[in-house]
Amino acid sequence: MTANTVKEQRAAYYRQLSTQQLSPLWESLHNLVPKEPRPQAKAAIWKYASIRDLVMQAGSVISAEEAVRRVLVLENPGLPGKSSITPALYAGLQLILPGEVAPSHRHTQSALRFIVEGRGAWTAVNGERTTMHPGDFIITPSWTWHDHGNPVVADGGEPVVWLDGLDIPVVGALDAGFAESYPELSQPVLRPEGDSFARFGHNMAPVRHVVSDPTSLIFSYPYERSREALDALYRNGELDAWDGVKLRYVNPLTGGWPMPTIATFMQFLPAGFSGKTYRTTDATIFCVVEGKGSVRIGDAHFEFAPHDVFVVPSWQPVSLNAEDDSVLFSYSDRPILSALNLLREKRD
Ligand code: 1HN
Repeated sequence: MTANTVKEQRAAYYRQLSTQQLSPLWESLHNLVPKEPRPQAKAAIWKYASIRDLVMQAGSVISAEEAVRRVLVLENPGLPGKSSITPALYAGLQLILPGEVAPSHRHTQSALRFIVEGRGAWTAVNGERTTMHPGDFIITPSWTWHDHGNPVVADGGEPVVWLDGLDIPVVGALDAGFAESYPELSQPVLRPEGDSFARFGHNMAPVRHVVSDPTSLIFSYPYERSREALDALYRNGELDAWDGVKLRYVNPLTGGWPMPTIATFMQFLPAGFSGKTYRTTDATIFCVVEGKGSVRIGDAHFEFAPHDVFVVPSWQPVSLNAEDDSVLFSYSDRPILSALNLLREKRD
């Protein structure tokens, strides 16, 4: 038989298979079981200086209330149409103007907010509001009522922008999405601001508290605290050749990740830092808080500046360089990979 006859015979056979919802594994085996990760997601950067105008323009295109959430999705160029920045995670920039509210709702997707710019807005979770400050890491746990607001103040107030990180693609892949709207625009305030931080944010907990929640009960991790810790450790001489000074956020009651599906980190890179190359299977989204530098991700090389967001897909060699003292926030799907025994790291 000639090569062409074989091809035709197989093609005819495959057509028959497809009528019975069958497919030949031998045609896809190599793709299904790669020797190492071959991410479709690409390394990419969103330069805040280039997109800030578009974020602000969204404010005149639609109100926060009409939009429900006025967000520009950061879509990975390797995952077009998927509203995903990595196969597991979503990222978006949300804008709320003085005088606006984003209506209360809840869903099974877990969310984090990393505050980019502006002051004065609040977010509410389960009856408690917290004021957002640049650099704060805030959690909206799965299935909790949440709404946001930016009150009008005497001087007019400021537009507030934050980075939303959600596990939308994971919840979608598992067909586990539920959502509902709260009957009112905003949920009632049941506790004063700072209540949960007083209970859980000081290495203490209410005496009879029983740990049952999968998500940290500190829902705002203030930048001030994280920055101070990084600074103290750097002054004390701590510097990892790959990461600089890097801390992970924890659920203080368990020592584990603050969220069941998303890991969060903050790191300090001193001016002149030239990080060694590493790779890891948790695809990671970075948001620059302070400083300037550059990152090499596989063949890509990006300069970064404050508020830029960049993404490192799974298993891509990455190295970080700092021109100025720099602070980077990051989040990844590490808890999922860890739980499934799929987390691998390699440091060159
Ligand atoms: C959501 O609820 C928020 O609460 C932000 O601010 C982004 C993206 C998809 C689905 C729900 C928010 C979201 C979202």
